[in-house]
Formats: sequence, structure tokens, C-alpha cells
Amino acid sequence: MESVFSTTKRKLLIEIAWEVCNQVGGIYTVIRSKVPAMVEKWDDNYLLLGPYFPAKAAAEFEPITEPDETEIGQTVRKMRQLGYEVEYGYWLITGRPRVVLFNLQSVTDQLDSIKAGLWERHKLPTLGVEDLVNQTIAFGEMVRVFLTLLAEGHAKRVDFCAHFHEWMASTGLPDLRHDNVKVATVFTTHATMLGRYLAQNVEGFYGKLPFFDWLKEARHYGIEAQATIERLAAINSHTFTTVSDVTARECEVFLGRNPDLVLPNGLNITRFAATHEFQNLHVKYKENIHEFVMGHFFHNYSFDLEKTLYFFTSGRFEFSNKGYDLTLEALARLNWRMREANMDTTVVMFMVTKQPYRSINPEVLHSRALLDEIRDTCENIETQVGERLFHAAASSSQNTLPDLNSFVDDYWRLRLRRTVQSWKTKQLPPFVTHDLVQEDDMTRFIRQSNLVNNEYDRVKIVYHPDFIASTNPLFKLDYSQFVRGCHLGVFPSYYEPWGYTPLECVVRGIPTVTSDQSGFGDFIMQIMRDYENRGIYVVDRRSQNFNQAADQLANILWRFVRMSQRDRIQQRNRVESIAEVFDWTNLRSYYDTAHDLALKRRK
Ligand code: G6P
Ligand code: 1S3
Repeated sequence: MESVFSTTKRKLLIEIAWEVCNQVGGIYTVIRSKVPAMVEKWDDNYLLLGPYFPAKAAAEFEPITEPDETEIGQTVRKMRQLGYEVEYGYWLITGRPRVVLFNLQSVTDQLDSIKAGLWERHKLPTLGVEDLVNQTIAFGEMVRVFLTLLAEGHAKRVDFCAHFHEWMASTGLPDLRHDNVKVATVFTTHATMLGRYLAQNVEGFYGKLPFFDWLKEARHYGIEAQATIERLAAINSHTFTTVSDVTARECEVFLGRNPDLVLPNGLNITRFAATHEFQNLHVKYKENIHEFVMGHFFHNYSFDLEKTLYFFTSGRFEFSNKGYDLTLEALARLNWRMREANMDTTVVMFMVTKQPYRSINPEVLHSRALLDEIRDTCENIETQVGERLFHAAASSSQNTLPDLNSFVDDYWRLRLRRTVQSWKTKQLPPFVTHDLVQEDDMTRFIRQSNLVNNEYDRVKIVYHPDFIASTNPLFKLDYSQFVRGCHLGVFPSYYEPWGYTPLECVVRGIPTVTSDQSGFGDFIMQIMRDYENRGIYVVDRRSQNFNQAADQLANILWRFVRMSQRDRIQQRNRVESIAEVFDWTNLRSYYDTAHDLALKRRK
């Protein structure tokens, strides 16, 4: 029984994000990977709210069908009685948290009055906005109704803390404050809308940062509604946070408030008990990449796969924000140096992103299919020779080895010769794997810097304008396996609030390049001194111009290509040993502080 002297109430944490059961980008990774650590602390007092998109939810959501008398179950029932369509169940991910998903259709017919209210109370302009904004307004309204009912019914016994991620989840937040609803609120911005646009379009963005007029710029880029929602959420939350000091610098200018706290992003890290296991996986998946490379290049010319290094970059197509321009420039310089030095090492660089395409380039597919055919034929020959050799050896009275050539049928001989002949071409291996709808900055830059896969080039480019998935016939690997098979991840971003990609390398024991303008790079520089020695290279994009940064990156790559295999193996061990720092069980404490602060301020 609760003591009459006890002043502590039960606490319930609700996290709200557009990407709950709805993968779009990086926030999905934040929420999903964090769940096990959150459930460990909050147990049943943890709930997630998201939008309901049946096609997406089908694979990850399981409804609760039995009666549920918890405050969540009661609130869901109340909302349904009021006519809202609400799904309540479990998110089928590690940790199995409870989720409430809102069918946005149920408020579509009220959208105009919701928007009018937001204009009256908060001067939020939403006329003529794109459909995504309308959807987020519908979502925000249902979140607001849910939290209001929850607090009205149960705030006497429970302290509620609602944590909103990004503007897309947060259109209801200002009204919770306005209506004095008994919920403590945290708002986390994972990037600012204006930062994203301006970094991409204004040269010298960081130097000009303090002088931007947020409203003028928001109007100029046609994102006044989104920027205003972001601003209202930041100003009205009890605790305002972001993911890195890098993004914190933008917040004062664009959102009118300095973040109270910075919450760095982590992952749910499961390390192998045996340290050599991740090294073995590197060798295993590198084999798949070798196969792709043979199919892609060897029909024209070949090189020594034992002396080939695989670099990659991956991310959404923001050409300069993600540093693709810098990466290509540095590779062109590296190529020149390696040629000058007559090196026999080859670097294959995979540029992985998403751009509109019609199909995989038929020639690339055809070449890959012929290579598979060559492999099949070789395996048949191997079986035939093996069996015949066995018979010959068993029945022979002498000790001499029979002529192996005589064991291969003419049929297989001819088939092998024909396949190899029709495979060989004079065409240079294409630098893009897909038939793009149109030329883009990447193809233009590759052509301009003449990185077009000539035989003499030591750096080869494979631009793959689609994300890696195991269903992809070229690699037959999922993204995680692909990362493991590579030697180095290259992510020298110019605008990157956090950036999961280098961290995803680290936890798989793959060295990586990041930049001091990315949240991850900035964080590493704060917590570690010998990061470079441990396989995390940070390009200085704060004080250097493009040309200087390209030189620094070229130097990093140049040093990397001259490392011995033994050094690479040791470096992989060192980088993998950092992984634990980023486990959510360690980084959750930042979130705990944010929630405690909001609850204290709400009292
Ligand atoms: C792992 C394996 C070694 C292998 C090496 C290849 O460390 O345990 O057996 O030789 O990877 O490394 P590399 O950097 O050349 O791909
Ligand atoms: C944002 O996603 P993005 O790739 O649009 O949020 C991510 C999670 O916090 C972050 O890692 C990334 O830098 C941001 O840009």
C-alpha cells in the first residue's frame, strides 16, 4: 500500500514520432534502436505514438485485442467513443513496446477548422501547404486529443512526460501548453528545416549563420509552415533539446531558443563474444563484393582482388550536404597520386544513395548474369573432374596422376569458352549501375573529374543510386553485410545534425571518415583524443575551405591505401572496441535528464 507520506507519483513516458512504425529516415533508427534501453528503465510505463499507415504497419504492428484497463487502454477507448480511429498494440521490434497509432483520415474533414485554430492561437500559417504538412497537422491534432484525455483522466495518480521528436510530430504541442494540460513536454529537433535548406544553397553557410532572418528565409524557400511549427514546438516545450552541439548552434537563430540539453544518438549494440567473429564476417561479405566487382569490371580488364580496397559512402541525395562533392574531389586527387606512385592497389568506391531511375542498367545485369553462368559452368567442370579423377585414381594400378584435361567433356569446354567470349567486351565498366531518369550532380562531377573507370585508373567508381537491400541482384547483401564487407566508410558531411552512417561503421568494426560539421564527428572529438589512431578520421570542414578539406581527405585516403593488411586488421579491432560508448544503455542517461527536467518544470 502506498504510504500517506509518499509524494512521488508513478511516471509514464510517451515518445511521439512520425517514424513510429513508419520508416522514413534517421529518426526511425533513433526510436527503434533506443526502445530496448527505454523498456529496461520504464517497463510498462512506456508508450509510443505514431501515425497509422496500414501498408507499413502491417509488418511491424500487432493489435492488443483483449480488454485493457490501463490508463492507455481507457484513453484509447475514450477516443474511439469520440469517433477517432485509433490502433492500439505492440510494435514488433526488440523490446516490444506498446504503441498507439492514429488513422489520420479520422480528422481530415476537420482539417480546415484545426488550421484556423492554429492560426488564431499561434499565428501558424498553413494555407496552401504541401500534403505532408496537412498530414502532420492531422497527426498533431490526434496526439493532442489523446494526451489531453490521458491527463484529464489520470494526472492525479500519474506524472506524464511526452517527448516529441521533430516538427512532424509536434503541431499539437503548443496547444498542450496553451491549454495548461498536465503533461510535461520535451521537444527534440533532429535537424532544422532552415539549416538543411540554407546549408545546401548558401555558400559559406556557417559564417553567415548568426545573420539569417529566419522568417525571410523560410518564406523564400516556401517552408514557412514547417519552420514555424518547429519554432513553436521549441519555444513551448518544457525542455528543448537537439542531437548535437553542431545543430544547437542553429537553434538560437532559427528557432529562437537555445537547447537546454544535447542528446547524442546511440545504437542498440550487441557485440560478439569472440572478437575475431566480426573480422571473419568482413572476409565473408567481402567475397560477395568481390563477385560484384568481377562481374562489373573483369569483362573488360582485371586487377588483383587481394590488393583491392572497398570504400563506400551512403545517405540521402543531398550532394554537398553529405559531402559527396568533397569525396569525389578527394578521390580524383587520390587516383592521381596512386597513378604517379605506380601503385598496384585498386580502390573501388561505392557511392550509395537514392535517385530516380528506370531500372538497373541492363548491361550491368547482363554482365553479372554471365559471370554467374561462368561460375556455374566451372562448378560443373569441377564436379565432373572430381568424380572422374576419383574413379581413375581408385582403379589405376600406377602411382601417376592422369591427365586432368581428358576428364572434361567437350560440351563443358565449349560452353565455358563461349560464355567467357561473349562476356568479354571493350566497353569501359559503367560508373553508374542504374539507368537514371536524368543526369545529376553526381554523374556530372564524375565525368568532369574523369573518374570514368579507365583501366589505368587506380580509383574506380560505382555509383549505385538505390539503397542496398538483400533483394538487390548485384550484391545479394543487406546494408549491414555490405558495410562489413567494405574497408572504409567515407562521410565528410557539410551539414549533418548527427549522422548515423559513420557510427554504423564503427559498431561493425569498419574504420570511417566523418567531419567536424557532423554531430557524430563533433561528439567524438569531445569524448576522445586518439580517435584517428582508432580508425575515426575527422575532416576539418569548419575552418578549411573546400579545396583544403579535399586535400586533407585525399591525405587520409592516401595513408589508408598504404597501410599493410596487418595494420588494417588491428585498426578494425581498435575501432570496434569503441562501439560500447554508443550503446543506448550508456546514452539513455541524457534522455533521463531531459525527462526529469521537463517534469520538474511542469510542477
Ligand atoms: C580479417 C580476417 C583475416 C583476413 C583479413 C583481411 O581480419 O580475420 O584472415 O586476412 O580480415 O583484411 P583486409 O583488410 O585485407 O580485407
Ligand atoms: C536527421 O535525419 P537526416 O539524415 O535527415 O536525424 C538523424 C537522427 O537524429 C540524424 O542522424 C541526421 O543527421 C539528421 O539528418
